[in-house]
Amino acid sequence: MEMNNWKKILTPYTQAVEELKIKFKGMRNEYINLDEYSPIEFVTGRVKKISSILEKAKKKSIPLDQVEEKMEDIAGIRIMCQFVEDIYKVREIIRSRHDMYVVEERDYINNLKPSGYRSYHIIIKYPVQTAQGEKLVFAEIQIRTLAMNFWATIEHSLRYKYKQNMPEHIQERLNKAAEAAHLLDQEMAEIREEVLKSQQGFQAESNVVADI
Ligand code: 0O2
Repeated sequence: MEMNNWKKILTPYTQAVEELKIKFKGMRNEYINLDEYSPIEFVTGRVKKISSILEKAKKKSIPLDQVEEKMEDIAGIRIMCQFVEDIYKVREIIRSRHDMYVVEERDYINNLKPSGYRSYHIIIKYPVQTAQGEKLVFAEIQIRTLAMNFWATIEHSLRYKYKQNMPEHIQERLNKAAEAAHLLDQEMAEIREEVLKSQQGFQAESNVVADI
């Protein structure tokens, strides 16, 4: 396919990524401005590189003239959360919106990948207003904790280095590291729970004092 054709195909995906980043960052700002806790810590996004599109199309036997209908992650948004619980809050927010349509969900938190990868993926259809009219494009939203992101970012770059030939002992250590990240998430959730409980206790006590 010619470079100009790729540019034409990828333009609405770039638009979708920019709009979605603004929307999710805006949501975080809303919480912060109200002095409330935000389930969104930070947001990133990218349009898949042409070389990655070609590689994936080959791997999944997708004809190049069908990538728009068949490849769901050309537009990718990543939402990072402090706690696992926040991931499900963000999922509910996405499900309830009217400006994007959920078409599939992949729960790699409860069904982790053999690599040790954990994240919650939501595939949406997102309407982009182009000069030629509305175009519905696929986008993949990956929602993960900071610990999941820490692991996935490093594992992704190592995997890229080794291509298909990740040595088994490295894979084993990465699996152990994924477990450590999972334990960290569990520990943080328990700490949060305890802090919330003691805050509620403190609140109840000060109410009693106020009543006296
Ligand atoms: P990029 O452009 O480098 O981000 P599959 O063939 O199963 O990997 P599928 O079924 O098309 O992919 O989609 P899925 O399962 O939703 O996941 C695709 C994306 O999830 C990947 O994009 C990664 O961003 C992330 N991901 C999935 N598995 C792993 C993993 O084991 N480790 C890490 N670090 N990330 C993973 P790509 O393909 O890497 O594209």
